[in-house]
Amino acid sequence: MIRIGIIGKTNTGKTTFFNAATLLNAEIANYPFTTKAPNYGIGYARTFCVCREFNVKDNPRNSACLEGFRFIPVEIVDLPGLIKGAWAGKGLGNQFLSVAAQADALLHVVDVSGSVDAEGKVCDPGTGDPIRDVEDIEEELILWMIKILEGKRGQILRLLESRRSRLKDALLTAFTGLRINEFHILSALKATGLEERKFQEWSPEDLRSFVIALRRIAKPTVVVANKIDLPTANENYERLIAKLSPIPVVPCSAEAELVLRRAEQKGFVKYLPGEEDFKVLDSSVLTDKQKWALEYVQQKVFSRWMRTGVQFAINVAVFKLLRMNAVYPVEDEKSLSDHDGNVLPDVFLMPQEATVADLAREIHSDLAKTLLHAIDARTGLKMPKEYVLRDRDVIKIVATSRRG
Ligand SMILES: Nc1nc2c(ncn2[C@@H]2O[C@H](COP(=O)(O)OP(=O)(O)OP(=O)(O)O)[C@@H](O)[C@H]2O)c(=O)[nH]1
Ligand SMILES: [Mg+2]
Repeated sequence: MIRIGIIGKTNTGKTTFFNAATLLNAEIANYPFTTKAPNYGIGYARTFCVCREFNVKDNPRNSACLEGFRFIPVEIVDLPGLIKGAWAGKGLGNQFLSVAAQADALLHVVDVSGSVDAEGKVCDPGTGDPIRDVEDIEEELILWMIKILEGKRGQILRLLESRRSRLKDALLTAFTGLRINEFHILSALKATGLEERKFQEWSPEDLRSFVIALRRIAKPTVVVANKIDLPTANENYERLIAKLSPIPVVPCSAEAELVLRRAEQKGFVKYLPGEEDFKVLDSSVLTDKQKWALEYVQQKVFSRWMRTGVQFAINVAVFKLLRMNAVYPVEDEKSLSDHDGNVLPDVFLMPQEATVADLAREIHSDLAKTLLHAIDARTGLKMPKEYVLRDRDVIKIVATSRRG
């Protein structure tokens, strides 16, 4: 499953975002370092389901379909706030950074209202500097990755000298366990022009620029400009976009999303995560405080920004940065069902270049071994194992024997 890590300074709203996205109840508070160990939960990427196009009523098993939108599970990890010096181990920093680095993509939550000071304490709104906060955390990640690479220098050199490994493979060994693959390493080497340079001759600047490229490529990041509902947020938001471009910056009010999802659970409002509006169902059952909260969300978030940004940030990470395609395997291409008659039961997020064989492997290793070909449910055409999957493909996998 795709894993998304939430990083950022303390008190920026990481756990609020996490709770809203996963609707769990991890501890939220306005004092620094509330979260002391990582929280793991399941959130969802949202996409148009194929059910409407095929005009069928589906029975999803590994996902959910709500009003024609498929919600596909992704793992979300909420981390304790990072501090300066984390890369050197300060505040359990190493441990948290390594958990962050096990993600496929990162959401970097920043307090765009500037109501948190450099130490993470609540301060007068507008006095904190979100740009500096983003840069500080970035630098921690980079220094930590440089430290890892430096630590493996001897090992890499031995591998290269023995001619047992090529540069990309030797570099790969430095980052095992961090979801960094050959493609990431190659792309970073290419981006920095270091592919032809001997590792022995890399200067500290070369090493740093390689790590910066690798961090960008292997851990694509959405900056979540949180607390957008506060009055001091707007100006900082504009500055952030200008400064961080082309990194996507998503305006967000995690608090607003949490209010809405909780209200939805209680049946007070009709709201589908990611929608651009919500509806109060019966205001007569609401307390004054609840009414005020929903009114606040409407005024400060939806009227201005159209959405809370929580679902949008996850979607940008999954579909824009990781460029995932949603693919629906079925066992019968006519009824679009599995052997129990569940229509469009499953959907898998598959990377851009993934083939039918990759999908088979994702479903079951046995299926990959006995795979013959696939059938495209839309056209009825036979597809070879090497067929590169596309977004919204509905695919029957044909194998010699059925898995039991
Ligand atoms: N106005 C506003 N406040 C928010 C928003 N999101 C979070 N907060 C508040 O910010 C404070 C910190 O929220 P947390 O979610 O605990 O922050 P965190 O980043 O997890 O903090 P640590 O775990 O201590 O690193 C709380 O008082 C939240 O209610 C938001 O969108 N708008
Ligand atoms: Mg927290």
